[in-house]
Amino acid sequence: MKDYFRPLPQTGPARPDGAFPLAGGWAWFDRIEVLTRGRPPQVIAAREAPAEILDRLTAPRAPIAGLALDRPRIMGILNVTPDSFSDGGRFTAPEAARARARQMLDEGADILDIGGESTRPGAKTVPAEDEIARVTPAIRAIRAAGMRAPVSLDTRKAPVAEAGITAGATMLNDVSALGFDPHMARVAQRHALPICLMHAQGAPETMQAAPSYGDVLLDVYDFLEDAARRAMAGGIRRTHIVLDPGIGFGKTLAHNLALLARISLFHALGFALLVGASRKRFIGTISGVEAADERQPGSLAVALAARAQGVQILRVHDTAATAQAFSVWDAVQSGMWQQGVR
Ligand code: HH2
Repeated sequence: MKDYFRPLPQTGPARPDGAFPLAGGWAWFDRIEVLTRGRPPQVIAAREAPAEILDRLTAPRAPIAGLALDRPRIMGILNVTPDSFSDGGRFTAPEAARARARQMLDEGADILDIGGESTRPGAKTVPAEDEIARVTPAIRAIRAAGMRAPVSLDTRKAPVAEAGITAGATMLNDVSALGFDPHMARVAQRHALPICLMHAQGAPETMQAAPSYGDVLLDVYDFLEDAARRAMAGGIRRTHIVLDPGIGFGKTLAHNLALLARISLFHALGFALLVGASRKRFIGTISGVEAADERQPGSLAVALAARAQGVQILRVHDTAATAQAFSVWDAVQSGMWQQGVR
């Protein structure tokens, strides 16, 4: 039976001798929870884990799109769609997209994620030409205004990725983990760009109908392990792969919570991690808040919980609030504050 190794991350300054750094970042661990299907979890001393697992857990992650991952990074969401679940229709004009991009970067976003196809539950697939017509003017406007920050393009389609890269995108974000368009891997490989591979069960149109798993945490782990292996077999470099468990994509509230509670498990895969929970339905369900744009406090709670478990990239709508929460979290964790350092 396969064992899975979840580091128990700590971020406080009282770090014992012999503790291991988590992924070369801000968290450390000296204990590991061993998970096995059908058995109760067991906690062991980290040094007792197999050497290969310890190597994957501790190795510093390579920079992604030029961003060092030794501190948490904020990915600001920019949907240029008419129908995204929380910001649809607000940034479809290139000037509006450019202004929002500028604002998010000023507020502390490290990277932008531009999407031209809503993947909210029930959303219909958008033809590639329409998606290209939405995203490329926005990316061009951002580059023409002199913004040089990394721009990720949230698309499942190779022609959209090609057009977006020509316009100035420097990373890809595929919520189908290369499963929607057979040509997507080739685009990422040929341009040698980083790519986020996300887990989803089913397609957006039907994914929330009746999601089901044997063990959601371990099933998503196995899926991502396989997705990364396939991507590398297709010529994508190991250092270009970012993995994401896909909060809300074919998952019930219980599934989302099972993933978030033990999100540090995914570090054992040996890649940088991304989590996008911002304003999602489960936050509304827990808090009883229907309006997506009133789910900021709950979204901050998830972003802080994920970074406390060492997640490197947080995909959020509320960049100013997230940057403020991160600065204050750092200051109260370390007991120190230095102007200009986040
Ligand atoms: N979530 C959404 C879209 N893209 N990409 C990654 N890697 N991870 C996510 O969790 C993720 C994602 C859905 O959120 P949003 O973009 O706000 O809405 P919509 O799909 O309606 O445009």
